[in-house]
Amino acid sequence: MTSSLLRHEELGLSVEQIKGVLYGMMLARATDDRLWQLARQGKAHFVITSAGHEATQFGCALAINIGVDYVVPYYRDMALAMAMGQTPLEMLLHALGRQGDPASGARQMFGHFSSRKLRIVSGSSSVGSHPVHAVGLALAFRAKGEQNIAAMTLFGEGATSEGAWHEAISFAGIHQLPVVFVCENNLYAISIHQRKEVPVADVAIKAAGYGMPGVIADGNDLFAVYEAAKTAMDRARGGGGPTLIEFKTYRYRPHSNADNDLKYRTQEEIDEWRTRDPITRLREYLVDNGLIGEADVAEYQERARVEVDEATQIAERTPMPSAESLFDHLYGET
Ligand SMILES: Cc1ncc(C[n+]2csc(CCOP(=O)(O)OP(=O)(O)O)c2C)c(N)n1
Ligand SMILES: [Mg+2]
Repeated sequence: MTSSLLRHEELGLSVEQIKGVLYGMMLARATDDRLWQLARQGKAHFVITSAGHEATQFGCALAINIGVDYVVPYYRDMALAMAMGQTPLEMLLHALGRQGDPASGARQMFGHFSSRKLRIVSGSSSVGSHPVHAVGLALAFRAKGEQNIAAMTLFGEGATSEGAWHEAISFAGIHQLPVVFVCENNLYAISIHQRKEVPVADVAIKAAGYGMPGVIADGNDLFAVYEAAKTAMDRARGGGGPTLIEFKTYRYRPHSNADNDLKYRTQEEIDEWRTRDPITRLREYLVDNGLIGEADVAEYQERARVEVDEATQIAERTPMPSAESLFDHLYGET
């Protein structure tokens, strides 16, 4: 039976919500663009891109009960942190190492997104180790008898070959904990193609070995992501146990500003994935269904540019932490 409902209606999302997501994705991309300019100017010493992963990250954010569920992301998840409520200014303070950086008070390299209020837990730089923290949180929910709460952790496909990742997901499967494992499969672990970092074609099939369902979805399709993430988070919150979801996506920029991606992948491959840009797809969905006009899209683009320009000016004027604050937040005497 075919449904006459539009895709967002089937999923219970409002037009306002998905228009907000389109703007948010455009703002995240504009922030990403700015980070790379600042790196080229020598102002940001290290940046990591989320460009290309926006549908995966915004779709997951829609499935999170923000401020209740805990999220343990990785360095690729700037768009996720923004989808959950962090701003371009917060990202720029983080990237430029300025006072007020919410991630680490300007102590950590870029990519350690963190917010006590939003329940975003700072990730570890050691690839594949932070899912252990998410599983620990899920175990704590169980031990404390907390209901209707889940943890989500996100990582790349390369991380799924790390020992700590295996220990985390294995423990979650044994104890059927309320945690959702999200793999953002972008085909590469820096310069290493998936063929040489993962022994199977689909990360999701690993789930069978850990006693949980494995789900594959198009990571460049906001609605496919939301559907898979919502189902898994609802299941976890309702006591149904963990899920491993694999979103197939692609990063458009090099791994970091310290990487030359054309040494290990072709421009043709990048261009081919660009035809499936997650932002273009959502924009076309809204325009084609008469939910938004091209003029609105142009206005969003301009608003995002202004917001990022203003944030850049403020961030550049903000001082670095004082020398006296060097020992703040450390153990021991102050
Ligand atoms: C244990 C460990 N090994 C290697 C590195 C260096 N490193 C940082 S990111 C990365 C690639 C990880 O790839 P993937 O998990 O696919 O995530 P992606 O960056 O593609 O999103 C590597 C090898 C590290 N930080 N930690
Ligand atoms: Mg990868």
